Amino acid sequence: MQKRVAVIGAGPSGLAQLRAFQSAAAKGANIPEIVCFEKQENWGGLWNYTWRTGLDEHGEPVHCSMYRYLWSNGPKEGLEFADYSFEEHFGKQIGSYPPRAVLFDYIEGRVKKAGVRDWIRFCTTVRFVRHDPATGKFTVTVHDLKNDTVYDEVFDHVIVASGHFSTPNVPEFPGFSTFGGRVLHAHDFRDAMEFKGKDILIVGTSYSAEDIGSQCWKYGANSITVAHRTAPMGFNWPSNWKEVPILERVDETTAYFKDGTSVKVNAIILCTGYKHHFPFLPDDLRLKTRNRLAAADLYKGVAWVKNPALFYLGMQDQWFTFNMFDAQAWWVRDVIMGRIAIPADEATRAKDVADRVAAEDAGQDAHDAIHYQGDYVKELIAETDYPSFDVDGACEAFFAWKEHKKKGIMTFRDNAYASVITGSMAPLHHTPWKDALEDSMESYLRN
Ligand code: FAD
Ligand code: NA7
Repeated sequence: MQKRVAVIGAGPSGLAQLRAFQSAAAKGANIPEIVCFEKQENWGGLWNYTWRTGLDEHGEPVHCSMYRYLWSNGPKEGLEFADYSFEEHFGKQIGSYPPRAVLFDYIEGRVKKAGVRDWIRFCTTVRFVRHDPATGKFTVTVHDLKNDTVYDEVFDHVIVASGHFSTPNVPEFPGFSTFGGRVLHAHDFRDAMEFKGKDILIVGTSYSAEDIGSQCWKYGANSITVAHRTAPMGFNWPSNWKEVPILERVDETTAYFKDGTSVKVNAIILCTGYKHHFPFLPDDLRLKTRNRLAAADLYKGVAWVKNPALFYLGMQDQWFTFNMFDAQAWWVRDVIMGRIAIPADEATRAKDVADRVAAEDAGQDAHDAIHYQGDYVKELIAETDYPSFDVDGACEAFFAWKEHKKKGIMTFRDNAYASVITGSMAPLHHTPWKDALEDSMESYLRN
């Protein structure tokens, strides 16, 4: 009997899984039957942009957390697929910080070439997964949104690739219900033009805070104030940008901070992160973890310690993205195909997780964290036939990126790096990021 494998989600992680199996089939291997369930109408995950917020046309929570003018927040040289370079896709080398639409096109290019679209059931939400210890099988309950029918199918393995930057973490501060302007989470931020001429308060100090603030600045916000809970970001900000301690309360017009200062604002954007949220999983299968590099309860970062027939992809906090998802997907494929063995006893699997947590905790700074995740990628690809690539070179691109951010937070995207896959240098983009208001794919590729 051919094994059946369910993949939940057709974002970069789920697509990596499809490509991993297809590449084995292309080399003559007998692969399991793969069924990928994707609740959206198209693939690409977070990169599949929509103007919608809240609920979608079927009443499902909108998955997209990306915004209209998003450009890659790290160098593309850190995420390039080892089996499908940017040059192969675009027919030439391109700039190092592509806008969203360019990266979507790249993600899509590889899976179009692989011919795996037929493996995906679009507009199909996974509602529940049950494991039967007697048979060892999983029953997956899904909702076909277009036909409005619910049905069950049985699988030998389930791979959860549903992402973890979609369900917002939304704290409340006193006075929010009487504040006179808009309060929104980063998940619902779409078009920076909405905040042109406005005074904005941002809560949070991580990627979303930095990038959404920068977008608002680029598209003409009057001022940006960023409130921190732990520490300020400390970049050399433009003159109309300031960092303040944590927000204590707001009234109809004004935000008040812990140091006694206050500022009048028109809108408050909560850039307070996301939750790992799996409403379709029962307690015995559901991952509960903080957003960290060594995610809880996952052997080798992917196999569910308590039941290693279940896998999770991309659940770590991310320096590496697409190439790390590939490393995970190839490794999971090889476990399912019997090429790699997982330790039979749970204690050994749990020790692997504890060791990973300790190794992450021993790191001192971002530099160590980048090496830590790079070493993880190396560890996985060494065990499969994923094309090996210069992971240390990708780490170097991240270190250079960090330095460029320190030098100029509004100019770091004006730099270029060498591909670790083809060795060729990216061209400098024709327009500085801050002046490139028009960021369509056509415009970006004119280099
Ligand atoms: P996702 O992209 O989230 O895809 C998950 C998929 O699962 C979605 O298609 C969703 O519809 C589907 N799904 C969810 N639940 C169900 C269900 N119950 N049933 C069926 N389908 C379901 N990374 C970078 O490398 N560079 C960047 O510049 C960058 N910028 C980012 C900016 C923002 C604002 C955010 C939020 C993230 C950014 N990332 C960036 C990181 C991002 O996490 C990864 O690039 C990537 O999208 C993760 O892929 P994924 O497949 O794991 O998850
Ligand atoms: P992150 O990286 O998880 O960061 C969340 C931020 O929100 C972080 O600065 C937190 O502060 C802050 N936070 C969380 N809860 C609160 C409360 N209650 N009050 C104040 N501040 C809070 O999420 P991002 O959205 O920035 O990034 C996620 C991904 O999107 C990332 O991979 C990018 O590629 C894009 P802390 O430092 O913990 O005090």
